[in-house]
Amino acid sequence: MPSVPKLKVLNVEHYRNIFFCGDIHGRFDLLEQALHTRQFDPSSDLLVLVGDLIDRGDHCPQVVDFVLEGLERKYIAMVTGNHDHYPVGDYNYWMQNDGDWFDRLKAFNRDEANTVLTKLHHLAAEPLALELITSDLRIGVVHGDVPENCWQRLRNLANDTELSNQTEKNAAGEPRWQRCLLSGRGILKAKQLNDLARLRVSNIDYVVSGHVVVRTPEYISNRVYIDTGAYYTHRLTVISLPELLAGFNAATANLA
Ligand SMILES: [Mn+2]
Repeated sequence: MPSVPKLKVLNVEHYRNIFFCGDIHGRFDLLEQALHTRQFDPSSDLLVLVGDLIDRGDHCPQVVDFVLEGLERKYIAMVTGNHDHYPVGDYNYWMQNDGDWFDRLKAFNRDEANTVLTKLHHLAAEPLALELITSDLRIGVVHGDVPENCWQRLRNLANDTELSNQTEKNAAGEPRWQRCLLSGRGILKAKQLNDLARLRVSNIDYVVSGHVVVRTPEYISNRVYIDTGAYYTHRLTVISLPELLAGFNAATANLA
């Protein structure tokens, strides 16, 4: 397997609007609706996905096609979530974890399923982390957690080719050191310990994540969680950068 960059640094200054989108999980209907409501313009805007594009929802192939085209035409940037790696992991594990839509597709049309699988392999090779550079901020994006809550630690890991190329994987298709990025639920542990300050990530201004379902975007320290459980709540969060920054400011004001 070719070596894949785990962290992608992207200058986003030239986009008119930047939107962040929570876990889609096959809900292409909600994605279309949200982009229409937000008047998303592919010729000038960027949509940033926090991962988990597939599984659970009924429209996974449409999501995959839309995202691949957006990546190609540079109006989408994404990080992978745990579900985006299942297609390159153990097949039974995937089927037991909401991949059954793929089994049904395979039974219905094997050729079509193989085409979709090839596309899913492309998506699984997208980065685990994004570092977006605006005129005055650096914003990190990961599906789960940041290793040791330190963005520099993540940079070091991502640049360690020996580590990056390790092929040892668990059943979910996740190389070991990537687990926390894909499946970390630090927010839950911090809540349990009543120690939310421990979520602050150093060496980066803000971090946007999915994976943990929240009722509305939840701002904690310099992190925000935007997965509002679209699959069953029917609410997919698509939030603009100015709205996110306003959310951080409001959260800070509440603490004071
Ligand atoms: Mn997830």
